Amino acid sequence: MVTFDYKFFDENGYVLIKNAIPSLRDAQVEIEAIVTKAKSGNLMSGVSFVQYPKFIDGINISQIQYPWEECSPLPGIKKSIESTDFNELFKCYLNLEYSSYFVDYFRMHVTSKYFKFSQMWHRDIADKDTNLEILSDGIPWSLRMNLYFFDESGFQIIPKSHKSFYSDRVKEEEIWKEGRLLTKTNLKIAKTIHASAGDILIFHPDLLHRGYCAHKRASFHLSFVLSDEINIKQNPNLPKNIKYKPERPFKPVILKSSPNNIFRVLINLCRYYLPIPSRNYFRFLIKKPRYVVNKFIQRHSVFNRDLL
Ligand SMILES: O=C(O)CCC(=O)C(=O)O
Ligand SMILES: [Fe+2]
Repeated sequence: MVTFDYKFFDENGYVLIKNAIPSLRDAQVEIEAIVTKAKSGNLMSGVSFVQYPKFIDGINISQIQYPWEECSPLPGIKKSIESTDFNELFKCYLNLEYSSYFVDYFRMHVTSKYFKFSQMWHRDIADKDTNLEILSDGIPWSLRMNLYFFDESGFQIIPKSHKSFYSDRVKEEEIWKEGRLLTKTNLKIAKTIHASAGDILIFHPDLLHRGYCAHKRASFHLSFVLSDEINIKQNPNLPKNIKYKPERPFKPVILKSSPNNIFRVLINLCRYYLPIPSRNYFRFLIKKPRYVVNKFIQRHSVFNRDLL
């Protein structure tokens, strides 16, 4: 592998590595099968963030939290991931060498063909008062990674927003509430990740990001904990090159995040199809930070378009 300009990650907080995953075909078939199973209600770890009537497209699955626990064996996905040398990626693209690491989230992010997805801006850290995990010259103790088995433009980031000098964090205050940027609107400084099948995105956990997707998608999302003390009994169904210790082990119970309240479902459907402005629209009419694009509708909506 050629040595990449690893400074890009350090400066920008992310790197999109092209064609990093080989032999996608079998993996794609397995991923389609996992999503179909979740949409028909046959996976306990299929989470729906917003519920719509099921007759349209099955359950509106947003995440599948334990695909390995519920769907193994997945030989196609396993083989593809095993052909990826993570140590080499970390070395070439991040200039980082870890003596060991494990993965504590190994889930899937899913969007329906019929119901678009628009998340709030956030950092994967606890809240706005949390100290920056690393400064530009430190070594991250945690990394996020998306593995793309299909073409996808479902993810946005704010380059450089992991940096301490980006203490625009203070300026963000106007739209940051309870540790989250309480807005789903576009930001002028946002960058949409246009990934092709086989690409890998690595990003810093302190980078501002959100899922924003107006098309069908299903990608893997991993959280790497970079730590020495690891004693993990590996499940042989999992890729050999990834030690997996879920933050919360899978329990075969139906998750509470998928209530099935018919009134809520109807309200969601109306909100999805009606061109009624979101609350944030009015809020930003009064006071708009310069980096916000004040869109009329800032929520999951049929009017959302994929962004450039
Ligand atoms: O849906 C996505 O791709 C992003 C989800 C995300 O950022 C998260 O779960 O923390
Ligand atoms: Fe996130």
